[in-house]
Amino acid sequence: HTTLDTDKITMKRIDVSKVGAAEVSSALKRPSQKSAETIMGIVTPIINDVRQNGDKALLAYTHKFERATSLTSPVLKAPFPRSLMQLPQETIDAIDISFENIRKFHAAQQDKPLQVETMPGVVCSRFSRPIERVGLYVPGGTAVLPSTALMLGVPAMVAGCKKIVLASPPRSDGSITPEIVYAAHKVGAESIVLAGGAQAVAALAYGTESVTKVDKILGPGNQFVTAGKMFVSNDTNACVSIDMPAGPSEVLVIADRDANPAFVASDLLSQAEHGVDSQVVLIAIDLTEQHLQAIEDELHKQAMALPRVDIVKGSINHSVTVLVKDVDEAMEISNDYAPEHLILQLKDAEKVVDKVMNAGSVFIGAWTPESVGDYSAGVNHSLPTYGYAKQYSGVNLGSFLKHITSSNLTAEGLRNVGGAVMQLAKVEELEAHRRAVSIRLSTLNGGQA
Ligand code: HSO
Ligand code: ZN
Repeated sequence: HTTLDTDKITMKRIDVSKVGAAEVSSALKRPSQKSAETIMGIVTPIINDVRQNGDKALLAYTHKFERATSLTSPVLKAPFPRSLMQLPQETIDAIDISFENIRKFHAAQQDKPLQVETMPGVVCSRFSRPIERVGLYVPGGTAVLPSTALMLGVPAMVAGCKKIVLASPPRSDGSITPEIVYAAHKVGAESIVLAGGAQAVAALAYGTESVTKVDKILGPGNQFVTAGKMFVSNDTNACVSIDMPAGPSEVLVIADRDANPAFVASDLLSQAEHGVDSQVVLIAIDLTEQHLQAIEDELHKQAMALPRVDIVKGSINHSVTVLVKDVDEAMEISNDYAPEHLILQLKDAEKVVDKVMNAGSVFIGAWTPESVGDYSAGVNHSLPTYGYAKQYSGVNLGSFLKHITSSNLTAEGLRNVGGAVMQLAKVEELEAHRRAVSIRLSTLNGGQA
């Protein structure tokens, strides 16, 4: 059967020189999400149930949603049996190489304790400590993502988190992908919670008879997982934090006349295949009609050959090519969009990095497809989506640490800074604060208050 022209997988085009700014930004709107109230209405009873009924409720949801009716325990404890990690040698090698690169890059992110003497005798310090217990959510769904187990687990391991708990929905036979078990083993996870969705998030946040309660929950997930994370991070009874809000995955590629059409198309498609709600954007700088056509032809040709072509069709459907005149115009749009992934297929790509203000992770030049960052280069792939790159960083070593500060004053230091403290305490009418200084200063001056 031949493909009709109307079947052509193609992105709509918008020319910045021909439309207003409002039209550009509306073309770049993220696909809208189900309303927060709708989702909260679904997840709230699930979370409360798991909180109250623990393992029993958790298992019941896994039986129901994952159809894993044979599962009798919601947790797999380390050490994980070898039989659950049987993998072809080339997969083990690939995981090992990626693990090592991610480890190196995140180990280098360790900051040294710092110390500043702000006034003579007034020493302020800052040092970091690992978050003790972390819960790492590894999504199931249309693709198994052991790479996400590495992206979350390796920095947790490097940070020195004492308890690393993975959670991932089991397959319908109750088992978990061996790649994920192997990754959990490599990062020293204490257990894997065999559950997904808001029920898994609730188990991590409150703990159950067999699930370890954690202090922070990280990792991507569908709208139920995200709503669950929002819910528990707002519940002071849980005392748990989360990494960042999450939406569907996205990529923005900026291409100039130097860009190879086949490379550009392949990058757009590698993001498009993640899910029908993924968004891909191409910003074309001063491209000829012929060059644009070449990219579109490649996109169609490569897409048709993909196993996940149906998902690709869905995401390409709400994706767009934006035509601009120069790099500055491209960067203005990109910074405003704040893409999760930014790919620079430009002649002087490296120089353009200075102009990047908002992005989760940047891929520089023709030889750097996003896939390398998704898996093996060493950078993290858990990144802010949906425009949150304006204020959030991707997962990094710091995501698994807290910074603690300390002050240490000598008598001289207290003499030097005490006056300012007492005056401000007076302004705020907090007399006990003022006296905590004055009582010490009088002791220094020989005893009288
Ligand atoms: N691009 C995805 C991460 C991923 N890709 C996992 C492949 N596996 C979101 O950043
Ligand atoms: Zn990816």
